[in-house]
Order: sequence, then C-alpha cells, then structure tokens
Amino acid sequence: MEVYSAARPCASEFARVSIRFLHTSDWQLGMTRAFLSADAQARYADDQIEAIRRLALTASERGCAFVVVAGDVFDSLLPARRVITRALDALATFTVPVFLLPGNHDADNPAGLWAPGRMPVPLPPAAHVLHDATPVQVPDLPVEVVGAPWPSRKPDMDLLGAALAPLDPAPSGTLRVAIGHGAVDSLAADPLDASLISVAGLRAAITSRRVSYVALGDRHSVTEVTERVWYSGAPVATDFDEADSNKALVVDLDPGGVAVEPVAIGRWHFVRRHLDLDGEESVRALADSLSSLPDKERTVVRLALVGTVDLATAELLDETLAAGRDLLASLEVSEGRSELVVIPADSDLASIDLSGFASEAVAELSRAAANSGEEADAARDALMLVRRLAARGR
Ligand SMILES: [Mn+2]
Repeated sequence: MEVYSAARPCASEFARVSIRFLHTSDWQLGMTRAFLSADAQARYADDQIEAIRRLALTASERGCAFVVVAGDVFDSLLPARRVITRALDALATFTVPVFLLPGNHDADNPAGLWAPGRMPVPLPPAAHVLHDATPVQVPDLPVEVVGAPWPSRKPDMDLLGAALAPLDPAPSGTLRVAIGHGAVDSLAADPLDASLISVAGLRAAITSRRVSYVALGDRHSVTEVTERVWYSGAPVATDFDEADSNKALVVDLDPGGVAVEPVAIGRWHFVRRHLDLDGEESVRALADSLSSLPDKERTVVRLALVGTVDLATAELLDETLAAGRDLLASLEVSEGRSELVVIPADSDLASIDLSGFASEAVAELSRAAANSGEEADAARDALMLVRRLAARGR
C-alpha cells in the first residue's frame, strides 16, 4: 500500500517514528436512565456532548495527532435526530482526524444511523467512520488505523481477530493501530460467547508487527489487557460498578514501546452504600457522608439500608433522604437489598403529650406498629404524623 506521496522519509527516519493519539470509546450518546429525574437526565445528555468537546480540547492541548473512538459512539442503532445533530456539532470541534467505529449498540447496518443517508447533517470533515476492516491511512502521518466495525448486535465471530488475521506486517516505519469493540476472552463473563476477542490472537498480531497497539471499547472502565492492548473506558460514567470510568487515554506509540496515560474527562459518579442503621447517630453519619460528596448534581446514589430504628430515627432518615434527593442527581433506597424495621420506642411516645382518649389511641397504634404487615406500616405512619402534629403544637 502506497502511504505517502511527498517527502517520503528514509528508512532510518521511519525507525524513529513516534506518535501520540487519543483513545476513547463508549460515548453512549443518547443514553437514558430511568432513575434520573427529567432535569438530571438533561444534565447527563448535556455532559455527554460536553465530553466530546473536552476530548477535542484534550487532543489539541496534549498534541494528539488523531483520535480513535472504539465503538458505541451512540447508545442505540438509531438515536433521536437531536442527539445525532448535537454530537456532530461537537465533533466539529476536533482539529485532528477522528476515527469512529460502530460498536454493538450502534452497529453498522441498514437500520442504523451509519447507513447512507441517515445522518440529518453531514459528518464534519475530520470525522471518518470505519465501515469495514480495510486499513486507512491517517492523513500526513506514517500511521494506519484498521477497525473491526460491528455489523449487528450479536456477531457470531471474533470480528477483530478476523480483521487482523489477513494483514501483512505493517510496512517498515509505519505504525498500525487496531480499533475493536467487545469483550476479550481473558476477561469474559460468558466464555461461550462467539464474539469474544482472542487475546492470544491480538498478541500474535502484535508480535508479527501487523499492529502496534489495539484500542478497545466495550468495558466502561480503563483496563490494561496487555502492554499494547487497552480499553479506554467511557469518558462519562454510565453505571454502578465502573471501577475507572470518566477517562480517555493519551497514547504515545513508537516501534519500540508504548506509554498510556489515562486523563480525566467526565464528572459523573455512581455510588452504592450499604448501611446498618441503629439510631439517630447513624442517620447523621449518613447525612454527613451524602453532604460531603463532590459533584452532587452529577452523582447517583443507591442505598441499601438494614437495621431496626425507632420513630425519631425514621423521621430523621426521611428528612435526610428528602434533602439528598434535592441535591443529588438521584438518590434511591434499593428495595430488594434493604431491610429496615421501624419499631416505636418508649422515647418516641414520651414526646407525645396527650391525655384521655387520644393517649389510648396512641397506645393502640404503638401496639399495632410493633407487628409486621400493612396494618403495622399504617400504624407507624400514623404515629409519625401524631408526633409531628404534637411537635408543632408545642
Ligand atoms: Mn459500551
């Protein structure tokens, strides 16, 4: 393959070729999350678009010669028009070539957005969609990229392995960057998945100099598979259990080595806490830990609560959760994982200063509240209401 026209360097110059590029993936544009309120969802969508501009800025500030996006640029096959238009507008801020790979979420097929005529506005000139596995010359650089786009959501083969197998070794002095999407077999949850990427195959491709670096997408956390095979993780966190998202990778590559530096992009956080509540002190500790969270309006919290608490503690918990919901992107108490029992204590009832008929009613409610079931729940709610009314009367 003829890769240059003018000013072709001699072989000894080729040997010194060194290149810096930005590796990102899993933008998941258009993703919606059921647990986000409407305004938090809008903030998330805005931040995903802003992350594209931030990637462009990072590429230019860090002197990256090009950018690879290793799949799942969009979260669905055919996202809303507005999602695409905003994405393309942000893509136009890149000043270097950007190679976009269709992944499992945004597979390249006739029903998808990458099909001819589907884009509501033209792609910016810097953006190149990898529709097949033909090596593509990066303009003006001794670098080729070769991608393995997903034609469907469930391919029955190792697409990246198939893309790299027929390649000749990269011409001397040319660096070749492979771009793939999907789980590698060494980290797979399902070892029988036919689409798994063979790590042995990638190692063989690197050893035989068919490729110098493999840029992967699919895992949303920065993950080193081998020295020259990395997942970049998502630039904006998408879910719980992502150990290291909100990043992209600045990659320095030369024939002799590679240096990979994760850089911060996004600011969304997904936090899970399991708490054993036993009194007001434990709820105050929860309140403190919620109020010390950074980026609250971009933080999703899911609590699992267990323990036995009195009415005063349950009231404080309700207030704490209400305040948390005002500030956080989302605050949920996981129903399946929570087992919080509210049992009125004598101290709860002592604060209710009632006499006669009303006092007998409270005593009856408190007996009912000690049981379990719907009636007991109603009795506890009634007691909390009485406590609030009594407190207001004081
Ligand atoms: Mn993904």
